[in-house]
Amino acid sequence: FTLNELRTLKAELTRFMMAYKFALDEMNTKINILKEEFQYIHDYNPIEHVKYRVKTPESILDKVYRKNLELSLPSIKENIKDIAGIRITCSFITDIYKICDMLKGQKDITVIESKDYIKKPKPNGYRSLHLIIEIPIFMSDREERIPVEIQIRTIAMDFWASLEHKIFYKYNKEVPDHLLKELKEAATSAAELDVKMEKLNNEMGVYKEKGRLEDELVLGQ
Ligand code: 0O2
Repeated sequence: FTLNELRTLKAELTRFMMAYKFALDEMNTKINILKEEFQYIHDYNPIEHVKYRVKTPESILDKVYRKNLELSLPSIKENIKDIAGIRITCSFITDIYKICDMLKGQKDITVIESKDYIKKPKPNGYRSLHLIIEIPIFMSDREERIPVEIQIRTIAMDFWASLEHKIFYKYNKEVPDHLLKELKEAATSAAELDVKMEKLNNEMGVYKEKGRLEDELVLGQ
């Protein structure tokens, strides 16, 4: 490469990566609006926490080689849809589907792909709801539609997935059978916990609603 070619390449790459960062900024605003408005209307917040990340250039290159893709920016944009990633953690499974529907309902969001690993967990026990969406980004001289991967999960699903990820890398992807079996059992326990916590929360909701109605009746007398 000549110095000029290198300069051009660096500028192109920086601009390419910036678009993904802007997409996350847009999504951050959307998610904050949903959170605030939902809190105001329903008096609770369905989102526990949100993490945003742009894939590192090393990790993008890894995927290019792993998937045997052409090493060019158009090919990367076409084939790697998780350069911008968001992980939303909720307390309850119903919240996951509420968030998903609220996002899907927005006019400028196009859903490219949706994978429900909650209804159909992966064989290892992994559960999460995955969406690949596209949103428009308006820049100084152009509009671009940028893909964003959104993973929505409960705290229990997230706890399981982060430990599984650590174990997978610790054993360099060759996890001993007994650990795989225990991970699968832990995934089942996490799924049971999700159901139990939601049931408790619903019961508390009924109790709160009953108390509110009783108060109203007393005040009304
Ligand atoms: P990272 O570092 O988290 O980004 P893809 O490889 O994305 O083109 P795939 O496998 O069909 O295609 O995508 P899928 O199933 O939607 O999974 C993508 C992401 O979900 C992964 O990204 C993980 O973050 C997460 N994930 C999927 N399966 C598992 C699992 O079994 N365990 C854990 N802990 N996480 C999982 P990356 O790119 O693998 O990694």
